[in-house]
Parts: sequence; structure tokens; C-alpha cells
Amino acid sequence: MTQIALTIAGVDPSGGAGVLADVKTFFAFGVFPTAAIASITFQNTQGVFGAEHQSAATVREQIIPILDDYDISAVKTGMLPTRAVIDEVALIIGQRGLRNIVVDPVVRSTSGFDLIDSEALKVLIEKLFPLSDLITPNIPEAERISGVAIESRQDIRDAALIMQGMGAKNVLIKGGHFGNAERGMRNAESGVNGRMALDYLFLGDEEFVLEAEYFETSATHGTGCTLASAITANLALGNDLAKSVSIAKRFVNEAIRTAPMIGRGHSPINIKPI
Ligand code: PXL
Repeated sequence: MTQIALTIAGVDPSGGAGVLADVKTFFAFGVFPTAAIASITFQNTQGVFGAEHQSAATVREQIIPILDDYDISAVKTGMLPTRAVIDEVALIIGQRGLRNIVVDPVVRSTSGFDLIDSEALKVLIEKLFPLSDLITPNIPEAERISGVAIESRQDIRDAALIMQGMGAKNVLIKGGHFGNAERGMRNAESGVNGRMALDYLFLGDEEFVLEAEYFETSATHGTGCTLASAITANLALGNDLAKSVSIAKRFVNEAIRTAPMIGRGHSPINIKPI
């Protein structure tokens, strides 16, 4: 039986991140993709130059006909730019009893463009965290949301606990941002092998560390979106959370390894059928 997933996120017209990455990823796993656009961004591999946000009404008008017609097995949210859009998405998820909800708490692009205002981030935490099955912050997002300056493995644990206290049942903190000049030192401090790409999964009070080979590369555009949508696709297929995260991590790792190296900035990754 065909499984159908929905992404509610921003569009990156250059194809690296956002809805295009999500749709490619759903397709790659054999899940039928549907998408509601929360914002149209203006960007390429070198940066984000602006955005035109959708209203709560236009987001609703995209989603409701999909839900009235299809049985949606899993939902990913990405860039939800305003309080009004977040309120609307939370309302729809609650009213329609949508399940398998993966919330990627997108805050800022790699190039430093704010994809959400700070008032909206508060509402995202209040309204969407309790509805989520998994949230997938990277380290800067986890720091911003939890208020913990993450320097060590214990800081990651503390940040996850705080986010669980905010209503997120399960938390995946992506360790890729340890991959800067300080990485070796910071990871050495935290007793972690500096040459691995590590993600930290907190399922209720259980903690797992996921390991993959670390690639020293600039091809990282869209990794967060792709990971979250790969998890969503696997939940749609009926896999449990731990298995979905593990398959998704392998998928993104391979996509980074085989990135097409296009564009003059951070190349998109190679999202391809498995
Ligand atoms: O990776 C964060 C992100 C999410 N969604 C959209 C984006 C970006 C980063 O640029 O453009 C639409």
C-alpha cells in the first residue's frame, strides 16, 4: 500500500534544502510526497537573501484539501516562519489527529539568515513540541532553545532534558556542528572520538549515540531537512523511531559522501533512491 507523507516547510528554489529536499527524500524511500509551502525563500548555495512568508490562511488552504483526500501517515515540519503559521499548523495537527510528527525546529540558515522570528520560536516550542514524536535540533538550535551552551556530552544531555521538559517526548540532537575548527578539542573534552559524525538520540529516558563516518566537506546544504524528512518517510513506512533515525542517518551520510559538488557555496547533497 502506498504511504503518503506531508511536509510543511519553506521552499529553497535552488533545490538544496526545504520542501524540494523533503520531496526528493520522500520519493527516495518510495513514500508519496505531499507538501504545503510556509515560506518562499530566495537563496542559492551561497546564502539566503530573503523570504516571502505565507499566511496562516494560505497554509491552511494548502493543507486541508490534502487531508480531506489522502490518509497521511507522517508529517514533517521545517521552516515555519511566523507565530500565525505555527498556531495554524498546531491547530490542524491537533484537530485532525495527525500522527508521526517530526518537528525540525529550523531557526537560522548556515549563512546566518533568520528563518523564524524569536516570538515564533516560543510558540513553536509551546504548541508543536507537545504534538511531536521527535524534534531534530542541531547544536546551535538546541543551544538557542534550551539556553545551554553546548561544549560537552553532558551539556547535550542537559539540553535534551530541558527540551523534554518543554514537551518534546523524543529528541535528536545532531552533532554535525561540532565539525568546526574546535571540534577535535571540544570532542576530546567530552570524551568523544573527534573523527566521527555523532548524533544524540533521547527516546524518553533512554539515550543512544549514533555514529557515522565524518566527512570534511562543504557539501552540507540541506542535511538537516533531509535527515528529518528521511525519518518521517520511515515512520510513514511503519518503522519505529529508533530504526527510522538510524536508517535516515545512513541515508544522509551517503548523500553527503556522494554530493554532486554543484554551486559556488555549500553544495546540496545527493538525495537518491535507496
Ligand atoms: O536547513 C534549514 C532550512 C530549512 N528550510 C529552508 C531553508 C533552510 C536553510 O537555508 O532555506 C527553506
